Amino acid sequence: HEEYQYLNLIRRILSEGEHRPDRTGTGTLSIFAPSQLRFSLSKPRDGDRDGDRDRDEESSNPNPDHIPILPLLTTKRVFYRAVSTELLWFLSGCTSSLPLSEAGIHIWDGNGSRAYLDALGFQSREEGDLGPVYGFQWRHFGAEYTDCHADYRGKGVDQIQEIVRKLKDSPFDRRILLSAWNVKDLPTMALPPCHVFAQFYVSYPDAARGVDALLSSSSSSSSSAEKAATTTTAPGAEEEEEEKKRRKKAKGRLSCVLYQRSCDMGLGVPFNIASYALLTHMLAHACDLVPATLIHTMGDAHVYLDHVHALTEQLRRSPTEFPELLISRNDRGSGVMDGWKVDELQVRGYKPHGGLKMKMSV
Ligand code: DHF
Ligand code: TMP
Repeated sequence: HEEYQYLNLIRRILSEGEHRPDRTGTGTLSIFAPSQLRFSLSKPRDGDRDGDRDRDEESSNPNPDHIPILPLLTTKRVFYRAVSTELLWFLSGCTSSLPLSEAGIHIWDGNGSRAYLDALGFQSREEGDLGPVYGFQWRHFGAEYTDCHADYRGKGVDQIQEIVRKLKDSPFDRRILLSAWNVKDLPTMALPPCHVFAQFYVSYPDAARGVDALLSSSSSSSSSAEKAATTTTAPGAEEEEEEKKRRKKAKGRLSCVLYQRSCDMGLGVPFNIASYALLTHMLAHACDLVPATLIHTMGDAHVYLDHVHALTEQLRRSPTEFPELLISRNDRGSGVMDGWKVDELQVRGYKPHGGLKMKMSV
Protein backbone atom coordinates (compact mmCIF):
# COMPACT_ATOMS: atom_id res chain seq x y z
CA HIS A 1 0.00 0.00 0.00
CA GLU A 2 1.37 3.41 -1.01
CA GLU A 3 0.45 4.88 2.36
CA TYR A 4 3.38 2.99 3.91
CA GLN A 5 5.70 5.49 2.22
CA TYR A 6 4.21 8.13 4.51
CA LEU A 7 4.13 5.89 7.58
CA ASN A 8 7.70 4.67 7.06
CA LEU A 9 8.93 8.24 6.70
CA ILE A 10 7.26 9.14 10.01
CA ARG A 11 8.89 6.09 11.58
CA ARG A 12 12.27 7.18 10.24
CA ILE A 13 11.87 10.74 11.52
CA LEU A 14 10.87 9.44 14.97
CA SER A 15 13.92 7.18 15.16
CA GLU A 16 16.58 9.21 13.34
CA GLY A 17 15.30 12.80 13.20
CA GLU A 18 17.51 15.61 14.47
CA HIS A 19 16.05 17.43 17.47
CA ARG A 20 15.76 21.06 16.40
CA PRO A 21 14.24 24.22 17.82
CA ASP A 22 11.79 25.92 15.48
CA ARG A 23 10.15 29.28 14.80
CA THR A 24 7.00 28.36 16.74
CA GLY A 25 8.83 27.29 19.91
CA THR A 26 7.36 23.78 19.89
CA GLY A 27 10.47 21.94 18.75
CA THR A 28 10.69 19.23 16.10
CA LEU A 29 12.43 16.06 15.00
CA SER A 30 13.53 16.62 11.44
CA ILE A 31 15.31 15.11 8.48
CA PHE A 32 16.26 16.88 5.29
CA ALA A 33 15.14 15.89 1.79
CA PRO A 34 14.00 12.31 2.33
CA SER A 35 13.14 10.09 -0.65
CA GLN A 36 10.18 11.28 -2.67
CA LEU A 37 6.74 9.83 -2.04
CA ARG A 38 4.84 8.59 -5.11
CA PHE A 39 1.11 8.16 -5.37
CA SER A 40 -0.91 6.69 -8.24
CA LEU A 41 -3.81 8.89 -9.25
CA SER A 42 -5.70 6.27 -11.24
CA LYS A 43 -5.94 2.55 -11.66
CA PRO A 44 -6.95 0.55 -14.72
CA ARG A 45 -10.54 -0.61 -14.72
CA ASP A 46 -11.11 -4.37 -15.03
CA GLY A 47 -11.54 -5.38 -18.65
CA ASP A 48 -15.03 -6.85 -18.76
CA ARG A 49 -17.14 -4.39 -16.83
CA ASP A 50 -19.14 -3.10 -19.77
CA GLY A 51 -22.12 -2.11 -17.67
CA ASP A 52 -19.91 0.02 -15.50
CA ARG A 53 -18.30 1.53 -18.54
CA ASP A 54 -21.53 2.45 -20.27
CA ARG A 55 -22.83 4.09 -17.15
CA ASP A 56 -19.66 6.07 -16.68
CA GLU A 57 -19.63 7.22 -20.27
CA GLU A 58 -23.17 8.50 -19.93
CA SER A 59 -22.32 10.25 -16.72
CA SER A 60 -19.57 12.76 -16.44
CA ASN A 61 -16.66 10.37 -16.09
CA PRO A 62 -15.34 9.99 -19.60
CA ASN A 63 -12.23 7.95 -18.79
CA PRO A 64 -13.81 4.53 -19.06
CA ASP A 65 -10.50 2.72 -18.80
CA HIS A 66 -9.35 4.37 -15.61
CA ILE A 67 -10.71 4.84 -12.13
CA PRO A 68 -9.53 8.11 -10.57
CA ILE A 69 -7.91 7.58 -7.15
CA LEU A 70 -7.35 10.14 -4.41
CA PRO A 71 -4.42 9.49 -2.05
CA LEU A 72 -6.33 10.56 1.05
CA LEU A 73 -4.56 8.97 4.03
CA THR A 74 -6.60 6.28 5.74
CA THR A 75 -4.67 5.65 8.97
CA LYS A 76 -6.48 8.70 10.36
CA ARG A 77 -9.51 10.52 9.07
CA VAL A 78 -8.42 13.47 6.92
CA PHE A 79 -10.90 16.35 6.79
CA TYR A 80 -11.50 16.08 3.05
CA ARG A 81 -14.04 18.90 2.79
CA ALA A 82 -11.37 21.23 4.16
CA VAL A 83 -8.87 20.01 1.54
CA SER A 84 -11.22 20.59 -1.40
CA THR A 85 -12.57 23.88 -0.05
CA GLU A 86 -9.04 25.19 0.53
CA LEU A 87 -7.95 24.21 -2.99
CA LEU A 88 -10.95 25.97 -4.57
CA TRP A 89 -10.17 28.96 -2.35
CA PHE A 90 -6.59 29.02 -3.73
CA LEU A 91 -7.94 28.79 -7.28
CA SER A 92 -10.38 31.64 -6.65
CA GLY A 93 -7.38 33.85 -5.91
CA CYS A 94 -8.67 34.69 -2.44
CA THR A 95 -6.12 35.55 0.27
CA SER A 96 -8.35 36.09 3.29
CA SER A 97 -8.93 33.30 5.77
CA LEU A 98 -12.40 34.66 6.62
CA PRO A 99 -14.40 32.95 3.82
CA LEU A 100 -12.87 29.64 4.93
CA SER A 101 -13.68 30.12 8.59
CA GLU A 102 -17.20 31.22 7.66
CA ALA A 103 -17.48 27.86 5.85
CA GLY A 104 -16.47 26.11 9.08
CA ILE A 105 -12.85 25.54 8.01
CA HIS A 106 -10.42 26.97 10.50
CA ILE A 107 -7.09 25.79 9.13
CA TRP A 108 -5.90 29.33 8.32
CA ASP A 109 -7.31 31.07 11.41
CA GLY A 110 -4.06 30.74 13.36
CA ASN A 111 -1.97 32.54 10.74
CA GLY A 112 -4.61 35.19 10.05
CA SER A 113 -5.58 36.14 13.61
CA ARG A 114 -5.29 39.73 14.85
CA ALA A 115 -2.64 38.71 17.39
CA TYR A 116 -0.55 36.86 14.81
CA LEU A 117 -0.72 39.67 12.22
CA ASP A 118 0.14 42.24 14.90
CA ALA A 119 3.14 40.18 16.01
CA LEU A 120 4.39 40.27 12.40
CA GLY A 121 3.97 44.05 12.28
CA PHE A 122 0.85 44.04 10.04
CA GLN A 123 -1.24 46.27 12.35
CA SER A 124 -2.84 48.12 9.43
CA ARG A 125 -4.06 44.93 7.82
CA GLU A 126 -7.54 43.63 8.57
CA GLU A 127 -7.96 40.35 10.44
CA GLY A 128 -7.80 37.33 8.12
CA ASP A 129 -5.80 39.09 5.37
CA LEU A 130 -2.85 36.74 4.84
CA GLY A 131 -1.11 38.94 2.28
CA PRO A 132 -0.06 37.82 -1.22
CA VAL A 133 -0.16 34.07 -0.47
CA TYR A 134 -0.96 31.07 -2.71
CA GLY A 135 -4.16 32.28 -4.37
CA PHE A 136 -2.64 35.61 -5.33
CA GLN A 137 0.58 34.10 -6.66
CA TRP A 138 -1.23 31.38 -8.61
CA ARG A 139 -3.58 33.79 -10.38
CA HIS A 140 -1.84 37.20 -10.28
CA PHE A 141 1.89 36.60 -9.98
CA GLY A 142 3.78 39.89 -10.18
CA ALA A 143 0.80 42.17 -9.57
CA GLU A 144 1.08 44.81 -6.84
CA TYR A 145 -0.67 43.57 -3.68
CA THR A 146 -2.63 46.10 -1.68
CA ASP A 147 -5.16 44.09 0.34
CA CYS A 148 -7.36 41.01 0.10
CA HIS A 149 -10.38 42.97 -1.19
CA ALA A 150 -8.86 44.73 -4.18
CA ASP A 151 -9.92 43.71 -7.70
CA TYR A 152 -6.95 41.99 -9.34
CA ARG A 153 -8.77 40.82 -12.48
CA GLY A 154 -6.44 40.95 -15.47
CA LYS A 155 -3.44 41.86 -13.31
CA GLY A 156 -0.25 39.80 -13.06
CA VAL A 157 0.36 36.37 -14.55
CA ASP A 158 -2.42 33.77 -14.33
CA GLN A 159 -0.23 30.69 -13.87
CA ILE A 160 -3.21 28.31 -13.79
CA GLN A 161 -4.47 29.48 -17.19
CA GLU A 162 -0.94 29.24 -18.58
CA ILE A 163 -0.66 25.67 -17.33
CA VAL A 164 -3.98 24.72 -18.92
CA ARG A 165 -2.94 26.31 -22.20
CA LYS A 166 0.36 24.44 -22.29
CA LEU A 167 -1.17 21.10 -21.30
CA LYS A 168 -3.61 21.44 -24.19
CA ASP A 169 -1.42 23.02 -26.85
CA SER A 170 2.11 21.90 -26.07
CA PRO A 171 2.07 18.87 -23.78
CA PHE A 172 5.79 18.18 -24.28
CA ASP A 173 6.63 21.60 -22.87
CA ARG A 174 9.30 21.46 -20.13
CA ARG A 175 8.17 24.72 -18.60
CA ILE A 176 4.78 23.79 -17.16
CA LEU A 177 5.34 25.16 -13.68
CA LEU A 178 3.41 26.63 -10.79
CA SER A 179 5.39 28.82 -8.42
CA ALA A 180 4.19 30.37 -5.19
CA TRP A 181 7.71 31.47 -4.23
CA ASN A 182 7.67 35.13 -5.13
CA VAL A 183 10.84 36.39 -3.45
CA LYS A 184 9.83 40.04 -3.63
CA ASP A 185 6.48 39.40 -1.94
CA LEU A 186 7.77 37.17 0.88
CA PRO A 187 8.08 39.96 3.49
CA THR A 188 4.36 40.79 3.26
CA MET A 189 3.04 37.22 3.51
CA ALA A 190 1.63 35.98 6.83
CA LEU A 191 3.37 32.66 6.08
CA PRO A 192 5.82 32.11 3.23
CA PRO A 193 4.54 29.29 1.03
CA CYS A 194 5.31 25.76 2.21
CA HIS A 195 4.23 24.06 -1.01
CA VAL A 196 6.40 26.21 -3.13
CA PHE A 197 6.61 24.78 -6.57
CA ALA A 198 5.05 22.20 -8.87
CA GLN A 199 5.81 20.94 -12.36
CA PHE A 200 3.43 19.07 -14.65
CA TYR A 201 4.34 16.46 -17.26
CA VAL A 202 2.30 14.66 -19.91
CA SER A 203 3.42 11.21 -20.99
CA TYR A 204 2.04 8.86 -23.62
CA PRO A 205 1.84 5.18 -22.71
CA ASP A 206 2.30 4.01 -26.31
CA ALA A 207 5.32 6.14 -27.07
CA ALA A 208 8.52 4.36 -28.04
CA ARG A 209 10.79 3.87 -25.03
CA GLY A 210 14.55 3.58 -25.13
CA VAL A 211 16.95 3.56 -28.06
CA ASP A 212 16.19 -0.06 -28.94
CA ALA A 213 12.53 0.80 -29.45
CA LEU A 214 13.48 3.80 -31.57
CA LEU A 215 15.68 1.68 -33.82
CA SER A 216 13.13 -1.11 -34.32
CA SER A 217 9.98 0.98 -34.63
CA SER A 218 10.36 1.37 -38.40
CA SER A 219 10.71 -2.36 -39.13
CA SER A 220 7.94 -3.99 -37.08
CA SER A 221 4.75 -1.97 -37.04
CA SER A 222 2.63 -4.66 -35.40
CA SER A 223 4.02 -7.43 -33.25
CA SER A 224 3.05 -11.06 -33.66
CA ALA A 225 1.35 -10.89 -30.29
CA GLU A 226 -0.90 -8.09 -31.56
CA LYS A 227 -1.77 -10.08 -34.71
CA ALA A 228 -2.61 -13.12 -32.63
CA ALA A 229 -4.88 -11.01 -30.48
CA THR A 230 -6.87 -9.62 -33.42
CA THR A 231 -7.36 -13.01 -35.08
CA THR A 232 -8.85 -14.49 -31.94
CA THR A 233 -11.24 -11.56 -31.44
CA ALA A 234 -14.81 -12.16 -32.59
CA PRO A 235 -15.76 -10.34 -35.83
CA GLY A 236 -17.43 -7.00 -35.13
CA ALA A 237 -15.62 -6.59 -31.86
CA GLU A 238 -12.52 -5.87 -33.90
CA GLU A 239 -13.44 -2.29 -34.72
CA GLU A 240 -14.38 -1.69 -31.14
CA GLU A 241 -10.95 -2.95 -30.09
CA GLU A 242 -9.27 -0.62 -32.58
CA GLU A 243 -11.29 2.31 -31.35
CA LYS A 244 -10.39 1.50 -27.77
CA LYS A 245 -6.71 1.37 -28.70
CA ARG A 246 -6.89 4.68 -30.53
CA ARG A 247 -8.54 6.31 -27.56
CA LYS A 248 -5.93 4.93 -25.21
CA LYS A 249 -3.17 6.01 -27.55
CA ALA A 250 -4.44 9.54 -27.89
CA LYS A 251 -4.83 10.27 -24.20
CA GLY A 252 -1.84 11.69 -22.42
CA ARG A 253 -1.16 10.91 -18.76
CA LEU A 254 -0.71 13.83 -16.44
CA SER A 255 1.82 13.71 -13.59
CA CYS A 256 2.81 16.33 -11.06
CA VAL A 257 5.93 16.77 -8.98
CA LEU A 258 5.55 18.97 -5.92
CA TYR A 259 8.36 20.61 -3.99
CA GLN A 260 7.52 21.43 -0.38
CA ARG A 261 10.21 23.30 1.56
CA SER A 262 8.75 22.72 5.03
CA CYS A 263 6.62 19.72 5.93
CA ASP A 264 4.58 19.37 9.11
CA MET A 265 4.30 15.60 8.74
CA GLY A 266 1.40 15.16 11.16
CA LEU A 267 -0.86 18.03 10.19
CA GLY A 268 -0.06 19.75 6.91
CA VAL A 269 1.35 16.91 4.80
CA PRO A 270 -1.79 14.70 4.62
CA PHE A 271 -3.60 17.82 3.35
CA ASN A 272 -0.83 18.73 0.91
CA ILE A 273 -0.74 15.27 -0.68
CA ALA A 274 -4.51 15.22 -1.16
CA SER A 275 -4.58 18.82 -2.35
CA TYR A 276 -2.00 18.43 -5.15
CA ALA A 277 -3.56 15.12 -6.15
CA LEU A 278 -6.89 16.93 -6.43
CA LEU A 279 -5.34 19.79 -8.41
CA THR A 280 -3.81 17.26 -10.82
CA HIS A 281 -7.21 15.56 -11.19
CA MET A 282 -8.87 18.90 -11.94
CA LEU A 283 -6.24 19.81 -14.54
CA ALA A 284 -6.54 16.35 -16.10
CA HIS A 285 -10.30 16.85 -16.35
CA ALA A 286 -9.97 20.35 -17.79
CA CYS A 287 -7.41 19.19 -20.37
CA ASP A 288 -8.86 15.73 -21.09
CA LEU A 289 -5.86 13.81 -19.79
CA VAL A 290 -5.60 10.71 -17.60
CA PRO A 291 -4.28 11.47 -14.09
CA ALA A 292 -1.13 9.43 -13.53
CA THR A 293 1.26 10.07 -10.62
CA LEU A 294 1.85 12.59 -7.85
CA ILE A 295 5.47 12.82 -6.72
CA HIS A 296 6.02 14.61 -3.42
CA THR A 297 9.51 16.01 -2.79
CA MET A 298 10.25 17.43 0.64
CA GLY A 299 12.86 19.75 2.12
CA ASP A 300 12.65 19.97 5.94
CA ALA A 301 10.42 17.03 6.88
CA HIS A 302 9.56 17.36 10.56
CA VAL A 303 7.41 15.98 13.34
CA TYR A 304 6.42 18.47 16.03
CA LEU A 305 7.22 17.12 19.48
CA ASP A 306 3.58 17.46 20.56
CA HIS A 307 2.50 15.18 17.66
CA VAL A 308 4.74 12.26 18.62
CA HIS A 309 2.11 10.54 20.75
CA ALA A 310 -0.67 10.71 18.12
CA LEU A 311 1.66 9.64 15.32
CA THR A 312 2.91 6.68 17.36
CA GLU A 313 -0.73 5.64 17.69
CA GLN A 314 -1.23 6.13 13.95
CA LEU A 315 1.74 3.87 13.17
CA ARG A 316 -0.05 0.96 14.83
CA ARG A 317 -2.84 1.13 12.25
CA SER A 318 -3.03 -0.59 8.86
CA PRO A 319 -4.05 1.42 5.80
CA THR A 320 -7.28 0.66 3.97
CA GLU A 321 -7.77 1.30 0.24
CA PHE A 322 -7.54 4.86 -1.01
CA PRO A 323 -10.93 6.24 -2.07
CA GLU A 324 -12.05 6.94 -5.62
CA LEU A 325 -12.63 10.49 -6.76
CA LEU A 326 -15.86 11.35 -8.51
CA ILE A 327 -15.80 14.47 -10.66
CA SER A 328 -19.33 15.43 -11.57
CA ARG A 329 -18.93 18.02 -14.29
CA ASN A 330 -19.82 17.70 -17.96
CA ASP A 331 -17.12 19.99 -19.33
CA ARG A 332 -14.21 17.61 -19.75
CA GLY A 333 -11.51 19.15 -21.97
CA SER A 334 -13.02 22.64 -21.71
CA GLY A 335 -9.97 24.10 -19.97
CA VAL A 336 -12.17 25.62 -17.28
CA MET A 337 -10.57 25.81 -13.83
CA ASP A 338 -12.81 28.56 -12.41
CA GLY A 339 -16.13 28.27 -10.67
CA TRP A 340 -15.78 24.67 -9.53
CA LYS A 341 -17.91 23.64 -6.53
CA VAL A 342 -16.93 21.33 -3.67
CA ASP A 343 -19.90 19.10 -4.47
CA GLU A 344 -18.36 18.36 -7.87
CA LEU A 345 -15.33 16.75 -6.21
CA GLN A 346 -16.56 13.88 -4.09
CA VAL A 347 -14.75 10.86 -2.72
CA ARG A 348 -16.29 7.40 -2.77
CA GLY A 349 -15.33 4.45 -0.61
CA TYR A 350 -13.27 6.34 1.99
CA LYS A 351 -13.04 4.07 5.06
CA PRO A 352 -10.41 5.65 7.31
CA HIS A 353 -9.47 4.89 10.89
CA GLY A 354 -10.64 7.42 13.47
CA GLY A 355 -9.40 11.01 13.58
CA LEU A 356 -6.35 11.95 15.66
CA LYS A 357 -6.06 15.34 17.35
CA MET A 358 -2.85 17.25 16.65
CA LYS A 359 -2.24 20.86 17.63
CA MET A 360 -1.16 23.38 15.00
CA SER A 361 1.96 25.27 16.05
CA VAL A 362 1.61 28.98 15.30
N1 DHF B 1 1.29 25.75 10.47
C1 DHF B 1 1.83 24.61 10.93
N2 DHF B 1 2.65 24.65 12.01
N3 DHF B 1 1.59 23.41 10.37
C2 DHF B 1 0.75 23.29 9.32
O1 DHF B 1 0.54 22.18 8.80
C3 DHF B 1 0.12 24.47 8.80
N4 DHF B 1 -0.76 24.39 7.78
C4 DHF B 1 -1.42 25.45 7.39
C5 DHF B 1 -1.15 26.79 7.93
N5 DHF B 1 -0.16 26.83 8.95
C6 DHF B 1 0.44 25.71 9.41
C7 DHF B 1 -2.51 25.29 6.41
N6 DHF B 1 -2.96 23.91 6.33
C8 DHF B 1 -4.74 21.87 9.54
C9 DHF B 1 -4.56 21.25 8.30
C10 DHF B 1 -3.95 21.93 7.25
C11 DHF B 1 -3.54 23.24 7.42
C12 DHF B 1 -3.71 23.84 8.66
C13 DHF B 1 -4.30 23.17 9.72
C14 DHF B 1 -5.44 21.18 10.67
O2 DHF B 1 -5.53 21.69 11.76
N7 DHF B 1 -5.96 19.99 10.44
C15 DHF B 1 -6.65 19.18 11.44
C16 DHF B 1 -8.14 19.29 11.32
C17 DHF B 1 -8.65 20.64 11.39
C18 DHF B 1 -10.12 20.69 11.69
O3 DHF B 1 -10.77 19.65 11.91
O4 DHF B 1 -10.65 21.82 11.71
C19 DHF B 1 -6.29 17.74 11.20
O5 DHF B 1 -6.37 16.98 12.19
O6 DHF B 1 -5.98 17.38 10.08
P1 TMP C 1 7.81 27.69 8.61
O1 TMP C 1 7.37 28.80 7.70
O2 TMP C 1 8.59 28.18 9.78
O3 TMP C 1 8.47 26.58 7.88
O4 TMP C 1 6.48 27.10 9.27
C1 TMP C 1 5.45 26.57 8.49
C2 TMP C 1 4.91 25.33 9.17
O5 TMP C 1 3.69 24.97 8.53
C3 TMP C 1 5.80 24.15 9.02
O6 TMP C 1 5.64 23.29 10.16
C4 TMP C 1 5.24 23.44 7.78
C5 TMP C 1 3.78 23.68 7.94
N1 TMP C 1 2.94 23.66 6.73
C6 TMP C 1 2.74 22.46 6.04
O7 TMP C 1 3.32 21.43 6.36
N2 TMP C 1 1.93 22.48 4.97
C7 TMP C 1 1.27 23.59 4.55
O8 TMP C 1 0.53 23.53 3.58
C8 TMP C 1 1.48 24.80 5.26
C9 TMP C 1 0.80 26.03 4.83
C10 TMP C 1 2.31 24.78 6.33
